[in-house]
Amino acid sequence: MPIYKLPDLKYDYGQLEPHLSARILQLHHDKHHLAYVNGANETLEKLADARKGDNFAAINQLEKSLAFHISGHKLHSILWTNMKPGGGGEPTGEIKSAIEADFGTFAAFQKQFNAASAGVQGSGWGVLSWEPLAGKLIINQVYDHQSEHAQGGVPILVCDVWEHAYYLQYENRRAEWIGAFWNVINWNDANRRLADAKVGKFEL
Ligand code: MN3
Repeated sequence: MPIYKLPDLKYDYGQLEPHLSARILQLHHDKHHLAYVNGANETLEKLADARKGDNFAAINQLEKSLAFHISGHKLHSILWTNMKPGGGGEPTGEIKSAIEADFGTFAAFQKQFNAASAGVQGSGWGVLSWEPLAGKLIINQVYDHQSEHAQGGVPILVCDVWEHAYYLQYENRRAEWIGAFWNVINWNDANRRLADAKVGKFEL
């Protein structure tokens, strides 16, 4: 039995339009995300084979693949629930107070998140994370799916800035995609993730 599974979207492909096109969402979920799920499961099998055969010649490649695919699966699963039709607006509840406590104002947070996401060189993510050691929210600029992530941090709100996330609709205008992302954010989901993270619970 595969360990990792592709979660269903909780809305139809076209329901995030005009902010995110149905075609992008369909390809992104059905093809790109599926590839990370399959890659994670296959890499675990290859590692089991390596142990069985006592052959670790490919260990560096396999360990990189494991981190890449598991992280890709988690970040995409979070992204789908971080968005909803008719979302956006300003945060409410616990996430609002936490953002204001740790970034000063929502506007300051939004500027930092936009800058971090837009500034990723190549493929990656802007990620708002719960940093459990400090008990604070921080923003990470994650490269690929796994690099430059502060260990132990729990993603709360994530924006995919790989070209596959926006290019069919926004072409090279990444900042426009990030701007559109604010219109579909599901702040209830961010609140749920923050509450879970504070008690050490992690669910997709
Ligand atoms: Mn992606």
